[in-house]
Amino acid sequence: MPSDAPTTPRAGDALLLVDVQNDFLPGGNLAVSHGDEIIPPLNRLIQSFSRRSLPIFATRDWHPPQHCSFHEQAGPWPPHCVAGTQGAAFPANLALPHDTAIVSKATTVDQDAYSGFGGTELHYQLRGAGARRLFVGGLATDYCVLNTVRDAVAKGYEVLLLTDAVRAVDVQPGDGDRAVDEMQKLGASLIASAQVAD
Ligand code: VGL
Ligand code: ZN
Repeated sequence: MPSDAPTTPRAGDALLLVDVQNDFLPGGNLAVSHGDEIIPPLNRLIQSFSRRSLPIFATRDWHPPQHCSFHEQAGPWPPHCVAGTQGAAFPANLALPHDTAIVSKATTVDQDAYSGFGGTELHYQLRGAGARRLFVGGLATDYCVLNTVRDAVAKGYEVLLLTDAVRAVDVQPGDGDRAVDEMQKLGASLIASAQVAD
C-alpha cells in the first residue's frame, strides 16, 4: 500500500523517466495501452524537480534497424525505437527541460537492455549528480521499469516507484501487477505522484 504522507523532493533526489517514447505510446509500434496517461503526472514532477534544480534523467531505447530484439531477427518484439526515428523520440507533450540527462540503451545490434543501467553510464551519471534517491516512472512497468528498479536497488539507491506514472505491456495478464509486487519486495517504495509536492 502506498503511504499517503506528502514527499518534497530534496537534495540527493533525482527523477528517472524510463523509456517514455512514442513507440511505447498508443499509436506506436510497441504501444503500451494507456501509456499516454503517465505524461500529465510526469510533467508535474518534471516541473517540481526542475524548479528545485534537481536532476532529471530520461532513458531511451535506441535500437539499430536490425536489432536482435526484433521479430525479423527472431526476437520477441516488433521493430520499435529505432534510433533517430519519430518512434524513438520523446513525445512532444513531455516537457523535458533542455538539461535533462538522456541515456540511450541497447544501441548495438547484438545487445538488448531492459535496464537503464545496462551497458550505460547511468550509475556514474547519477552519482555525479549526487543522486541517492530515485523517483521512477515510465514504460513499461513489466520490462524496462522493473529491470531498471532492480538494478537501482542492487546498486544501493533508494527507489520510489510512481505508481500512477507507469504502465505495463502485460503480455500475460497481471505481469504489470506482479512487477510492482516484485519491486516492492525488493525494497522500492510505492508512491502516487500526487504525494509529491509541486
Ligand atoms: C521495452 C520491450 C522492448 C521497455 C523495451 O522499454 O519496457 N519493452 N524494449
Ligand atoms: Zn527495446
